[in-house]
Amino acid sequence: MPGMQMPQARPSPGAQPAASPPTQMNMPGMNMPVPQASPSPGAMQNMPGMDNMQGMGSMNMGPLMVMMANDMGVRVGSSDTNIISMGAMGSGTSWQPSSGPMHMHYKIAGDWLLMFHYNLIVGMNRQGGPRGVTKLDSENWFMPMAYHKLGKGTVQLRGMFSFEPFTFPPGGSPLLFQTGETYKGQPLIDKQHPHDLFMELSAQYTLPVGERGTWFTYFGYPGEPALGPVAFMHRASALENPSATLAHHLQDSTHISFGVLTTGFAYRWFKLEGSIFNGREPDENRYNFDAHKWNSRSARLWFMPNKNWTMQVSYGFLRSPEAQEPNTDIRRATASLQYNRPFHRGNWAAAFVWGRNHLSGGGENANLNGYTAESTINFLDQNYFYTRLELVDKNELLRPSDRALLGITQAHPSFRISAYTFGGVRDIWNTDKVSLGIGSDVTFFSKPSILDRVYGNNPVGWKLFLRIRPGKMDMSMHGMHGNMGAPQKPPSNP
Ligand SMILES: [Cu+2]
Repeated sequence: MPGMQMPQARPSPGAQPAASPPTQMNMPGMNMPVPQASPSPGAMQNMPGMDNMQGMGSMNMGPLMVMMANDMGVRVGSSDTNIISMGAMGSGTSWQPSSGPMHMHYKIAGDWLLMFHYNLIVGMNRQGGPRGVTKLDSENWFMPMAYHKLGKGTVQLRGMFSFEPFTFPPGGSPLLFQTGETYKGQPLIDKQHPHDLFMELSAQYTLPVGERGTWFTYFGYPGEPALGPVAFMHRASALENPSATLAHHLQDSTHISFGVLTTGFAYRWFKLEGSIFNGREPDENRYNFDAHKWNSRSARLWFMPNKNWTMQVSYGFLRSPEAQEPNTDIRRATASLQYNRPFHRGNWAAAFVWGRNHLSGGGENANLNGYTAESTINFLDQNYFYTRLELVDKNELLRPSDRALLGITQAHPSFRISAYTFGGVRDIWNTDKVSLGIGSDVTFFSKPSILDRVYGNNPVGWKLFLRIRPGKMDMSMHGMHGNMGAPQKPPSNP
């Protein structure tokens, strides 16, 4: 966690928690006495990325939530050894480094643990070149979550909503070289489609299995199957970047699937999971619930060796994902690596993602690859620099008239596009509750020269935006490991 200090001396396994527990903990909006009885020193040891926490002292906060030196966890059932790290929760059932920043509100209401995340971006979006336009638009999502003990396990309910169907220009948000999904029956080109009003409505049930294992089942309508990396809008490495990845439809586009059932098993640092789901992309009507057969499937393996790293490999078979080409199936392979390193008054998050679609059917076979490298650095609390570098194969960039113009007879000519984004954000107003930032970025593209006639020689994208989200949780908990009396982090308000 940002601001976190690792203990000077690593306690030996089985060491007792700090002999004199502090009387207060330093959580925003919370000032509560530490329970007199410390939990067993073994608590947290099963938390992925938490192996060094043993004996560092953790704290029960009601029946569900547990706080450790630098993370929060949700207890699985009544277990002391099976804890779900909140920092590690990505989209769907994905994992990201548990040491990453958390921007959310939470509340304990009776036997329920409630959380709320959101991200709202409003800005000017200018895409250059002959195909470019300039628009005002807003990317946004809102995500309430709730946890409750049920039987021997813990149930998680989650909703995710986006108002992009109302806040994007017709068809989508301008983004050069972006493709995927449709508008008025035509494939979208140079536009990022809006996300559905209902992006996720899901329930997950997790049961402890022995001391260190958990078994879980997740149902979403809509929801996210076990395929691909953490969806881009949830990745710590992309939190400041308002744009979608150009490789979205080669990597994480299944994050909104209307009908998903996933089950899996986690043991220490590993998680293996499989899904059956409806692989058809969301239709143009962004406020309804789509219904198609659940005849797609996927499997994913996670590895989280410590609190700073996660990686996954996954494979999925998507039956007829595109309404426009119902006879085409996709076999998607992905691999990703995420890293986060907290440091004094900031953190560095990075990700590398590869995804490949193998298209088959309709008399065509093709392989499309997408590579994405992202990095976001937060320093001196209020400042962020980010970058995203992509290399993506695109085969839907040309309309029939474009192909005629360029003398291309192939129906789906594929072009390798590169995109290089550099941007920055500065928080201009921060409280424990809310953070308002102003940011800007620029994206350069490169492409085969045959596309110069439709895209111009050097098209550039440019954005200027305001970003509102919950304040960053201060997880430093100075009191929890002998740092009582250490100077408090300076307030982050300017
Ligand atoms: Cu999406």
